[in-house]
Amino acid sequence: MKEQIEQIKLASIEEVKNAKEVKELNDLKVKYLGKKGELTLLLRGMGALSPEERPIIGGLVNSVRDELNQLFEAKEKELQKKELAEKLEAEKIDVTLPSNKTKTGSKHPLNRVIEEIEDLFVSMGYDVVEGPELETDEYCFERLNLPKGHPARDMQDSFYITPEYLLRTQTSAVQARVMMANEEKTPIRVIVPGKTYRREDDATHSHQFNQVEGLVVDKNITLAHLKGTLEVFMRKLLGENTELRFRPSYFPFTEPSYEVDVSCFKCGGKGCNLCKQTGWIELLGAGMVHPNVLKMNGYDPKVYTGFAFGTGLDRLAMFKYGITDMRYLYRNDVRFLSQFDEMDR
Ligand code: 2NM
Repeated sequence: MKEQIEQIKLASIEEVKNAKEVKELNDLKVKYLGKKGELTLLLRGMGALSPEERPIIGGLVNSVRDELNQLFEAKEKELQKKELAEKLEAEKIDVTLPSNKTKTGSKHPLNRVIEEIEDLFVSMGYDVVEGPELETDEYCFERLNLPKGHPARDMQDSFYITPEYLLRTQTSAVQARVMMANEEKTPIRVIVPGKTYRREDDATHSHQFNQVEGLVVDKNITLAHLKGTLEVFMRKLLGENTELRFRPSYFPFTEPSYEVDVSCFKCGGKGCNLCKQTGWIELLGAGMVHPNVLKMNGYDPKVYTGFAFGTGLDRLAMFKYGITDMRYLYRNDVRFLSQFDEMDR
């Protein structure tokens, strides 16, 4: 019996030593110390021993069991430690690795230009105002010094819905609304971005386009304020070296009126294919608000003066980003749009 015990002891120690994982160790525990384990069975068989042998064998089995228990405990700790180390190694994350690029949309070039303009004018104390795209004849024409039968109404063919309602041909209708809505007749500084509509459709004209117009009304506003404002505007958008040129023109809602050219930002004014060898690119219309417009919208032209300007955002976006065909702006081709991803990073 002693030999049997000794054999079990040696065999179990060897097996415990060689155990490679906690699960294997648990199986060994059952094999030797479990209810039907080899040592347990030995203890049960002690009934057959003589009373003298019993305490000796019993003591021996117990000491082997204690020894084995200690061994199991130590080995279990060792294996747990090893398994944890392996798990940590396997699940290691290098937080310094660059992350996977998430695919997101990108801001449309038109919105980029609009937001840049809005930021600039808000920084100068302007409000950004929007208004309806379906306008009344009253606000689109009458209140802008274009009475019925005025030849300038033919300057742009409009989309009439009824004799009274039409799609706005310019955002100036909103400025008339701003002047009318201001009951205290206090000074005004607004820009109005938005969609406008005209009955034309060819390679260089779309029936729908985007404009931004500005309006300032206050006491003692002069042409100098207009020139300074447009200079800041164009230099911020197109570069600090941009020069402006005012050419006399005609708009029914301003007097005097101007078409404003900027020095070609491609050639710097030397002449190239973009500016058709002139060195200049026409970008804006502007002028001092016509006294009739002030009067018709409740401002006394003897007290107040104002300036206004307008420009097409589509052309501006094309120049700024070197877009060669206006139709790209409205096609939403991902190959075109995704080129603007990089600008957000
Ligand atoms: C332009 C050119 C010149 C303009 C005029 C007004 C208002 F409401 F004051 F009469 N708003 N915008 C204006 C003047 C617009 O766009 C080419």
